[in-house]
Formats: sequence, C-alpha cells, structure tokens
Amino acid sequence: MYPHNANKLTVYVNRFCPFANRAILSLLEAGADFEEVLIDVDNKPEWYKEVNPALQVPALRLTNGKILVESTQVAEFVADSYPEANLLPKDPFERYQVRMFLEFYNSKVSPYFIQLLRLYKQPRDESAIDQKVSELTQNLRELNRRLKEHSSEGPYFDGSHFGFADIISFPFYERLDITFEMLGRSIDNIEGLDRVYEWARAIRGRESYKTGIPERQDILKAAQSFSDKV
Ligand SMILES: N[C@@H](CCC(=O)N[C@@H](CS)C(=O)NCC(=O)O)C(=O)O
Repeated sequence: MYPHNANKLTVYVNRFCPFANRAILSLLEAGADFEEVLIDVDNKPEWYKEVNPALQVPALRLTNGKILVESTQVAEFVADSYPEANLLPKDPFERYQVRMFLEFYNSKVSPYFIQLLRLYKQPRDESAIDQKVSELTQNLRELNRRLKEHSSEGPYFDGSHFGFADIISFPFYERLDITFEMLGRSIDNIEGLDRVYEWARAIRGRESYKTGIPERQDILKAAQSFSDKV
C-alpha cells in the first residue's frame, strides 16, 4: 500500500510544479484538512504508479480511497467540496466566464513557460527570445484587457474575491516571471500590464501563496535544472 492518511485528504505534489501549486492553493484556500506527500518527479517512488498510473503530480486521495488526478479537475473538485470558501461562482454564467478566461490563459499565456525555457540553453538565440517575448507581450496585454473587462477595480479576476480563475492561472505567471529573469529580462516593466501587475502583487501577498509556494529563488533554481529536460 502507498503512503496516505486514512482519516484526511492526502495530496501528492511537488511544490516546484505549477500544476501541483494549483492543488495546494485550492486546498489551503478552501481551509481543507489535508496531508501532503512530496514526490520527487525525477525519482518517483515505485508505489506512485498505484496512486497515478500516469505518474504525474498532483493527485488527491479521498478518505474513501478514490483518487483524483489532473490539476484543474482536482482544484475544481476542492472548490465544489468546500462551497463555503466560494472559490467558484454558483451562477452558471459566471462559471462560464471563469472557464472562458482559463481557456484563453491556458492557450495564450501558460504555454510560453516551456517555450521560453527551451530558449534558455546556450548558445542563446537572442533574436528568437525577442520574438517569443514580443508574442507573449501581446498576449499579456490581452490578459490585462480581460482582467480589466471582468473587474476594473481588481485586484483578482473576480474583483476583491480570490478564486479558481486565479488559482489555475497564477502559478504559470510566476514561472513566466522567473523565466524572464533567467533570460536576463524583466516582466515587470512592460507597458500596458497595470492590471496584471496588480493581480500578481495581490496573489503573492496571500497567506496561501506565502505558505504553499516555494521562495522565488528556489523555483528559479528548479526551473534552471528543469530546462535541460524540455
Ligand atoms: N495535465 C497535468 C500535468 C501535470 C504534470 O505535468 N506534472 C509534472 C510535474 S510539473 C509531472 O508530474 N511530471 C512527471 C512525469 O510526467 O513523469 C495536470 O494538470 O495535472
């Protein structure tokens, strides 16, 4: 039998994984009682295939032995299981708006993490980096527009209310920010991202983020060593 806590939720994560960050943030924000089992993704324990045959983190084990995988589904399950935390709207149209925002984000923003990380290797192709950064900048300006359109006052996707849209998207913004630094650039001084910066600042200031997500410099080191594998 694999390690788990029979009396509470068990989440299998690696804290340097942006997908796993979604699971941890949702559990912390929901106020769930859970136990965390850390998985070294480069050296997975033999028993992990019993938890998730796809061998990926995160996974969430319920006390009845059922196991959920895929970060978005795990976070949505947590949001639905703790309705008092209000992580997802109840109104179907508002849920649709969250999904549409994530549809945009997952296709136009998150993929740039791996694409930029691939450009970290030496010799560095500065013109390919410029090209990627310029494409991403357009998409970040669109993100800024969408955040403003949904809530001009912010700071979160849904105004003063932090939720699922922020949980699913932000871990990848953090990786982009870090990848910019690795490439000798800064994501912090791009014109037209005022609402994005406000969003990022507010999320980083949350207790769940401070306790659930590793220090920036540690994520950066992990991203540097991960860059060999992408
Ligand atoms: N679609 C999955 C992706 C999860 C994923 O790629 N996790 C990585 C770590 S960031 C992993 O477990 N990699 C190990 C492997 O694929 O063997 C999700 O959203 O949960």
